[in-house]
Amino acid sequence: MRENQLRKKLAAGQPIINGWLAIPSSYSAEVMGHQGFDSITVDLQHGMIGIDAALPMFQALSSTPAVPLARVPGNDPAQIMRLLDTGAYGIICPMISTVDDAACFVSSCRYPPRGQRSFGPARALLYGGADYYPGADHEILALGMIETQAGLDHLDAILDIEGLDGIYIGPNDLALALGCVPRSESDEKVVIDAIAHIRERAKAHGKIAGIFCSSGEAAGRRIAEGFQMVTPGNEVALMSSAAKAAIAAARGAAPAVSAGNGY
Ligand code: 3PY
Ligand code: MG
Repeated sequence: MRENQLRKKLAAGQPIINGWLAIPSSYSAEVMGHQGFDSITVDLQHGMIGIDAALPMFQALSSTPAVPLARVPGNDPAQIMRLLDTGAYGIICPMISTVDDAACFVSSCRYPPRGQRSFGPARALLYGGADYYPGADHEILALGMIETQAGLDHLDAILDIEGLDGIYIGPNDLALALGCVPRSESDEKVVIDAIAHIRERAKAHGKIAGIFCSSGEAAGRRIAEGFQMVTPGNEVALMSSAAKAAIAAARGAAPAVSAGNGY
């Protein structure tokens, strides 16, 4: 089975720079996949992407070195299994708030006896190889998003779940949960402290600590703090800020402040 390069890089202590796709386009996916990201996440939660659009995006990513991941719309076993069958080599699952959430999520990503994943790897066989089973349980990454108060409250128990490879922080939802304005880079102490706490607990459990970021600079700072997986905004934000900068340069004006960084 094709090895998951993310596992190799993480084992070698290399940070994962993850791209993020919200536009339902195989061409965008292909372009992004060729830019040097270690992985690319197709976002079916807040991206404008359904399963029918995701399939050609995964096919396009196959022609690039980026490891294909999916963020699912929710903790729904049927959706998770379908995206794995499409060839996703890892799942990022939103709103993991309890031990049961985490156990159900991990179980959806693993074949029996470890989990409840139904057998029918369809396109995953084409991407992963004819020997996809039984290697899939090892190669597929399961990352649970910590972005609720309950997720914070149950953090250690969630991190204890066998088969959960790591956590991925949604800073916008986390800020909202803590009574603050949703932002990828909050300057509220309560959010800053919560993010540091989640990162430290993930490290203490020997699990991957990932986070969504507002820019490449912000992502670099997160790596320096000890995060192993960072997403420097989504492709909509990258496209928007590049367009604004080009227009400002053409007008001889100061670059406009970016309208947003994605989520
Ligand atoms: C959040 O910031 O809440 C996210 O889910 C980012 O992907
Ligand atoms: Mg979120």
